[in-house]
Amino acid sequence: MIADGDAVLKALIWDVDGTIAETERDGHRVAFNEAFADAGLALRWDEQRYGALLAVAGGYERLVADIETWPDAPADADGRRALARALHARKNAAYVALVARGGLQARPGVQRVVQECEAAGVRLAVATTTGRANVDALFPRVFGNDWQRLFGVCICAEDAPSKKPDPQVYLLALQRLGLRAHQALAVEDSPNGVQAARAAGLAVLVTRSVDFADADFSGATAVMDDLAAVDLVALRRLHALAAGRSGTSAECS
Ligand code: XBP
Ligand code: MG
Repeated sequence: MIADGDAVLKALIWDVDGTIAETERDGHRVAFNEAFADAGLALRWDEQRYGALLAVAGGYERLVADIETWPDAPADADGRRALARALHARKNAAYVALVARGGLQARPGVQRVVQECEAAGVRLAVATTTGRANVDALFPRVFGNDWQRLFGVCICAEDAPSKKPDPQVYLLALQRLGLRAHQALAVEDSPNGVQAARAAGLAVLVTRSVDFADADFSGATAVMDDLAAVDLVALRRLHALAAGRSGTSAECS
């Protein structure tokens, strides 16, 4: 039983890829293609193909799954994993370089909502499937050099190797925050992310990214195009709404 005062919104837990910026289509996908070119491979992932591949969370895991289908892939599993590791490392280097040259911008409303939370004492955390180096590259560009003070908890792939839809990353974020699930709200863009957050007991606000524009987000507390029209009052209302029910979703625009 949740006591009234206990259900106050204490933290916002942010997904990264697709939620903070369109990092999948405009960042990781582009960087994967650079890695393929650098390695002398003819393969390129177009937006449609990459969108389909996002069903597999984790860039390395995504590569392993796709390599299985390559006609000229190494015959043995060890060889395929080694190839995936090498390409993934190249991709991450290309991603960091792309971010450093200003290739990605925050999605509408993200920076303002973060500032509002900071001003109101609503804590901020990160729960992402991507690696720490990618967050270390993106966050100073989006939130400034002070970002680690703003986001007191930052859980990445290295901390939570069981990737979304596994709830590990969200459970760890809650543990580090010292909060229970009903005291926080997750912000997500993918079905795997929503499943992970829900399995951790969290209410979820979805901001649809380009890759999941038509996805089924049943289970989310609310589904929006972006955060342009969202303020802290609206977030608190959504959180309170979720505390009063479970499992239903509202479509907003
Ligand atoms: C989305 C992912 C990540 C990125 C690529 O993470 O599934 O794997 O696509 O990053 P999020 P890596 O939870 O932030 O939406 O190559 O580092 O895995
Ligand atoms: Mg995401």
